[in-house]
Amino acid sequence: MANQKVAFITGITGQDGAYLTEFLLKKGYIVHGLKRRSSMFNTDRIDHLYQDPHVENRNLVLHYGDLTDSMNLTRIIQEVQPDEIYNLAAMSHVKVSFDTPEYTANADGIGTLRILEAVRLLGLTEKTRIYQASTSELYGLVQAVPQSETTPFYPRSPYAVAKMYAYWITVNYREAYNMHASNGILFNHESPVRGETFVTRKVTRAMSRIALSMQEKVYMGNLSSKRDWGHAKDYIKAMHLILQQDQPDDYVIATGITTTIRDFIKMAGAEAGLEIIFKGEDADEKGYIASVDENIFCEKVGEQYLANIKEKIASQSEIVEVDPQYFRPTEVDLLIGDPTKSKTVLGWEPEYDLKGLVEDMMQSDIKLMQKDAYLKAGGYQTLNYFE
Ligand code: NDP
Ligand code: GDR
Repeated sequence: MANQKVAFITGITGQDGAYLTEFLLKKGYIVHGLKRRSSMFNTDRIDHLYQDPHVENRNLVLHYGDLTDSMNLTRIIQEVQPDEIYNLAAMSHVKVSFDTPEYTANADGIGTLRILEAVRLLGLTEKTRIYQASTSELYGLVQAVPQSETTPFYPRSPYAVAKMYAYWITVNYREAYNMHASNGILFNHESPVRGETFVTRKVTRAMSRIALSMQEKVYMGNLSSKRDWGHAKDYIKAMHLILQQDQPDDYVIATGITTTIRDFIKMAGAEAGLEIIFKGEDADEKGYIASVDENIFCEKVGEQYLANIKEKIASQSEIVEVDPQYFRPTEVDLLIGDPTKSKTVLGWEPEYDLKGLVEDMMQSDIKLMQKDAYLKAGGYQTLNYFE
């Protein structure tokens, strides 16, 4: 089709990149993605969309590259001539950014500049619209709630500071060069393909494994912080809507509801029929399983594991424990977004609420862990090259 739109997605192998790619392909786009060279395959999340490179007229094309490599980015953008760029690539883990601050600044901050500058130097400012993956982490230390497009920023991590540079350089290129460059200030969004070290997925994996007796307990960081969680499937639609507007602008994407980590753990447990009670509100807080709803547990997890859980309940086993190694040097205590602008201007409406999100994640993780347990029971452990 001659009038097919062309999108270039950095971070295509990540959570949002995968959902966005699927969404844009369904809309008839040709999608080009930036993937990093890795010593093992890193395309799990988009393998179902893969097209054989020997087939002509592919709709999905992957390019090796990195946000830290200007020439590589410039060459790809020149080749692809995209109508829309979604800059989703980033070192996106807040805690890890304290360990890798310089790299995070380079990839997340200067990486954004490299893309904007490539578009400008290639004379694509009229043609190419740019979406920058900005974040609620910009709000950091609470100045006011709910946080909206006009709430002052106070970043609290090397990640957030790098993203603050990216936010403002996007605004600056829009104003200086009249570019269609916009920020989506997205609050936390999760899904069954969320990275395993972010808190929600860590919890849904752990609850599934504990229910299936594959794991005894889970060690967590700060249980009191509050997050405004939505579903990635809803949030990538907002990214697309932002680039369909006549005028570039910045938008908060959020649900407007905030929840503690502690309550998220309780909700995830409940999806497996487990009631989790916390013993205290302090740093060495421990959570134990208080009871089991046998109907839910058997339906979702499987009858054969029920006796094990009952034994744990009888001994009041602790299944959650706080380990300070997961604390951050500076924490973001409270995030709650005001999505009024995105709802009124973009007409964005999320389909999932937090309960729907937790259900989706738990269903998927229970299934994954059941598969693992089944393989283990059959003597097929995880593939080990050195055995
Ligand atoms: P992920 O961590 O799941 O994905 C990050 C992607 O960036 C991966 O494809 C990763 O590649 C790629 N990447 C990392 N470093 C580089 C680099 N130097 N060069 C090229 N690619 C790189 O993040 P999400 O999908 O959750 O988030 C997408 C974007 O949105 C990120 O920028 C994140 O900071 C931001 N954001 C996320 C929110 C959320 O709640 N999910 C909220 C607000 C903003 P690889 O697969 O090889 O690691
Ligand atoms: P966040 O997400 O830092 O908000 O950044 P994360 O899920 O890592 O942490 C959320 C909150 O949970 C607390 N927490 C733990 N976090 C992790 N990862 N592991 C734990 O064991 C744990 N225990 C408690 C954290 O301290 C924090 O308060 C995410 C990323 O996707 C960013 O890229 C994005 O910009 C923001 O969301 C919006």
